[in-house]
Amino acid sequence: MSIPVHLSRKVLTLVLIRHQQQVLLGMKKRGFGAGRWNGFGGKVEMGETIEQAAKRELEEESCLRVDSLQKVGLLLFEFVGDPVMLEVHVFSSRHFTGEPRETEEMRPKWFPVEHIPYDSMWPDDIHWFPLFLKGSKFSGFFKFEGHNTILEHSLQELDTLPQ
Ligand code: 6U4
Repeated sequence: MSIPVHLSRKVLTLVLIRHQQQVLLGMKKRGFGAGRWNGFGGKVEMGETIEQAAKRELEEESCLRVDSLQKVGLLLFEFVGDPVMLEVHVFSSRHFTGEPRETEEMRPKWFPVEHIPYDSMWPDDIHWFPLFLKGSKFSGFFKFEGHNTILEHSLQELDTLPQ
C-alpha cells in the first residue's frame, strides 16, 4: 500500500490527556466527527506551531491548560474522492491545570483505559489507541470510504516520530 503523495494536506492536532488509569475524551457536539468521542484538537492556524495549536485547541474545547505536550503519533487520513488528506499530529500529557468543562464543541468525560468507547469513536482509533495506551509512538495511514469504512490501513510503532 502506498500513501498518495499527490494529495494536499490539512494539518490538524489531537490531544489526549491521561490521569492515572484514565483518558479524557470529549463528545464532539458539532462539525467534523460530531457524535463521536475523541481527543481535543483542530486546525493549525497561520503563524502558530503545531504544538501551540494543540494547546490552544485543548483549552478552547476542554478548558484545560498544559505547559508542554509530548508528541506521540502522526496519522494520515485519505477519504476516497477528496483531494485533501488530513495530517493529524497526536499529542499527550499527564500534567494539566484546570477542570475539564463542557464547551460549545465538546462534552468531556474521563474513561478508564480498559473501557475506551471504541464503538462510538472514529473507526481508526481501535487500531492505534492501544499503542498510545502502552506508551508507544506510532504513525499510521488510513484510507476511508465515507466516515465509517476503512478500505486499507498501515500502522507502525516507532522509536522516533518523523518531523
Ligand atoms: P471547526 O474549525 O471547529 O469548524 P471541525 O470541522 O469541527 O472544525 P476540527 O477543527 O474540530 O474540525 O478538527 C477535527 C478533529 O478531529 C481534530 O482534532 C482531528 C480529529 N480527527 C479527524 N479525523 C480523525 C480520525 N479519523 N480519527 C481520530 N481523530 C480524527 O481519532
